Amino acid sequence: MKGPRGAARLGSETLVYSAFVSDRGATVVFAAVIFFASACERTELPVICPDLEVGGLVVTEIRGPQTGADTRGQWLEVFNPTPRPVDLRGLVVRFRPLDGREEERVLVRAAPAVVEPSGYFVLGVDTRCTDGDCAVNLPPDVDYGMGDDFARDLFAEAVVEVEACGTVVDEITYRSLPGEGSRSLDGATSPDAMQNDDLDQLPWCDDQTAPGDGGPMLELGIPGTPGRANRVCP
Ligand SMILES: [Ca+2]
Ligand SMILES: [Ca+2]
Repeated sequence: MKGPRGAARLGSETLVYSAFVSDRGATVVFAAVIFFASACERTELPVICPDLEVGGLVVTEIRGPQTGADTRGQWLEVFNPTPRPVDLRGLVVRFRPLDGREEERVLVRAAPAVVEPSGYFVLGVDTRCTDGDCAVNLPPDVDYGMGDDFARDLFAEAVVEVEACGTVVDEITYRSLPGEGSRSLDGATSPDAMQNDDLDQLPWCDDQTAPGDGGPMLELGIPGTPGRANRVCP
């Protein structure tokens, strides 16, 4: 004779039981206790990444290795064209060299890394390693040093993809960078991820404007416009 069955949750354990009355009138209960040890329970970690659509960030400027004395460093500037602040934690930037070498993948991990509406954010090379020896130096104009993932000079030619939660929000290609100053999206136009794909074409130009007069010169090199609107191309 079959009796009641069921399961009961007892804290971190579950009791599964089956009861019936035997031919001899005794109630027989089969029970098994299944343990759900807390160590085996996994909590889903929230995935942190910027919720952006295609075009939700725009690469606006890039400054590569310089030929002369330089303390301003190498960096990539992105612009936020949306009407809201964007937390860049979880953003992925892929540098894919055109010569077939393996890509470098940068994950923005640190907080705060917020770029305001119509604001700019600068990711830069702060670490260089040669034969296991690494030198770390965050350039003065850089908001986020990429050294956890990227410890070398920027590639001479590359595709750069900016990826948010798996969506490529902007992509650019460059085949050379100026040895003085930066490659800069024309400041006369609104930054647009659909209009900036090829750095060899307009509306890109080199920004080789000398640093302004006034005050002591604390840094060496042609600065470009890191963290602010670009100059109008000649
Ligand atoms: Ca683009
Ligand atoms: Ca700029």
